Amino acid sequence: MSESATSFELYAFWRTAATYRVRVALGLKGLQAREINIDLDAGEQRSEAYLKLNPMAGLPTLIHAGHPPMTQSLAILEFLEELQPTPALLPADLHGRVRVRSIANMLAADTHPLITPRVRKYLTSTVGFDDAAWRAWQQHWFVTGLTAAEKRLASEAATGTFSHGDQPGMADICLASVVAVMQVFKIEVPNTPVIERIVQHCQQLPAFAAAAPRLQYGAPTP
Ligand SMILES: N[C@@H](CCC(=O)N[C@@H](CS)C(=O)NCC(=O)O)C(=O)O
Repeated sequence: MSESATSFELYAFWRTAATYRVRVALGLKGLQAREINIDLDAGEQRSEAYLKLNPMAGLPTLIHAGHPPMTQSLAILEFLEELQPTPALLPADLHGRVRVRSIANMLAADTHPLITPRVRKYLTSTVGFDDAAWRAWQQHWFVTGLTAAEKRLASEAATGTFSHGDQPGMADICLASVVAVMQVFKIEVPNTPVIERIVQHCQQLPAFAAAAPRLQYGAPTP
């Protein structure tokens, strides 16, 4: 195994969508990471030690061979793509790449961050949301993001077995990450048949299957 394949440390928690994205990308590229658990339920992301790695108090953080910590899942996916270009997470053509990055951002930048623990903490402790209001908030933003992604995937010619053609890539990783976290939080997935089909294809691939939240360290036993 090459040096690059053995020298990753991933700060992770079992159910996080952003960590899922990095786990899948590492898996697709045949790379492995030693995981360090940061318990979001215990607030460990706000510990002084972790804030030195990731001042946004978010997971994941990835450290490669002693280099400075890397944060932001999409930036990490781009890093892994450059480190090890095959199998590619982005298409070969410029216009294909912007399409995939755009769909990925709809989910990872415009949808998922709205339901993170820090947002929940603020809405419940400062704004006064109760559990029902929080669930309605989660449902609203997930449905908004997935419905918009479905419209694109159903209407754009570049959609194939996966979001872009017939190879899994960055957009699929982001789609599957959002669906995975909705399942964890038991949030009903809206009627989005193209997304459902794509995510089913993803889940048949070992890298996606191995990243399933329920299989990770710290996941509750059923
Ligand atoms: N945009 C960031 C999001 C990071 C993020 O918010 N991660 C969540 C878990 S999926 C987290 O650790 N949240 C901690 C908190 O909100 O307190 C990324 O894609 O890496």
